[in-house]
Amino acid sequence: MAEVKERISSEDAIALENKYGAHNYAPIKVVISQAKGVYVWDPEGKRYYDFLSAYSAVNQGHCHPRIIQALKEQADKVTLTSRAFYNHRLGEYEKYITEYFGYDRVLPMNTGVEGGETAVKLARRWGYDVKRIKPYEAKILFVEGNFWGRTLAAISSSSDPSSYTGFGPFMPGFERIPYNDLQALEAKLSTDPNIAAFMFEPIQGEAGVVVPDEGYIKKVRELCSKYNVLMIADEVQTGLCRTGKMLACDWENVKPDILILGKALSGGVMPVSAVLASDEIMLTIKPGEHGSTFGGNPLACAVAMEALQVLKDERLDENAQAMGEFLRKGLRDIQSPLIQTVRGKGLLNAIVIDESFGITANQLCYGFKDRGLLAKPTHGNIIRFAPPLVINEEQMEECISIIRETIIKHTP
Ligand code: IF1
Repeated sequence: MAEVKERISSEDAIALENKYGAHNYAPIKVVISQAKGVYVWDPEGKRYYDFLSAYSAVNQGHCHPRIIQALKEQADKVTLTSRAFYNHRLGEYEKYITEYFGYDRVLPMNTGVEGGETAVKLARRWGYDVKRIKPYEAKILFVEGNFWGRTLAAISSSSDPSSYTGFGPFMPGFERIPYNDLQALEAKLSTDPNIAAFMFEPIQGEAGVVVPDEGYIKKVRELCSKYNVLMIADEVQTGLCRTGKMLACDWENVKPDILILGKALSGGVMPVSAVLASDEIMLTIKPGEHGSTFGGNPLACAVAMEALQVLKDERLDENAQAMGEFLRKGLRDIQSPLIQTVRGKGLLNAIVIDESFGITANQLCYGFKDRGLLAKPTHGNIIRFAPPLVINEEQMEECISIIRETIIKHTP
């Protein structure tokens, strides 16, 4: 794709955000004004590999032609009807996505965190109506290091002080146990009959790409079934081929009771999330008891169907798995004490930087940027590597070279 120079400079764009925007982010100092596939461009025409993929929302690659085409075609017809009326795409989409993932029903929302909120409401309602928990005594069990968004409910379950500090009072009825700890899970589930659901990420994203022990997900499934507790999998970040399978739960052939999807469900084109569940769970919520102005809008339905079909047609699960292995091998071959750990699954990866040599993860990210690759540190010394899943071997080879050169150059 030809580089397109924009009228606004990077410097001016950054200055405007600094002056007029809330300061709730501290971005890497790069402005993106165009994108295609695995690449993004700044207004001056410099090209970069995108190693964040908008936090795993552009798994299908930026501006995928088929998804953009679906967007344009639907945008010319009707974009929003509200759920006060039926629309001609929603039923078609509901059939498509439930068959795709093997669930009875779907509840469409917009952002990932709305999906999480919906799952928690469903679990509480199921807890009262089906499990017969006494009114308003239902609990939802979470894990340390969880991340499912920024709403008051989401931060009420958080163990990260930068998420919740100064935003209380918090939502009652939430409890936490350590992640990847089956004993702690069984200890809770076996002693507390008021637990309606256990909600977790099959690989923790925000926590720094924390991969649980093999067998964890399967055992979570067994324990939830044994104690009549709903298993809620937040696959907003891990789902849709990111980890090398359609869902991260597929690695252990596990079907959660409630599945939450978001991000790449639209290929990064617009906010689209979904909550999938059985009749028994989903039908506990009756007309008027939950919803959203935009949830299930025909534009989102058209985009999501195309985004899901692209994942299958382009076998992005297989490519993510192969390219992930290639990337981790390349990273492990880098001879530098700065790299403490390389971990991940598929194309959801992270390296942990040993900052005791005086080089920070942030400095390395600016080094990557100078050489044409964008990544962002999290929790100080962890750098996530999560390119779009359409990346090919030649491109990945170039990315590994960029990372290797930068790290070697900074190694004392
Ligand atoms: C931010 C990380 C990614 C998520 C899981 C639900 C949501 C998310 C597993 C909510 C959102 C984001 C949001 C973004 C940072 C981010 C993130 F750094 F925290 F870990 F993806 F890498 N469940 N993840 O990861 O989805 O409501 O945002 O659509 O700055 O908050 P949302």
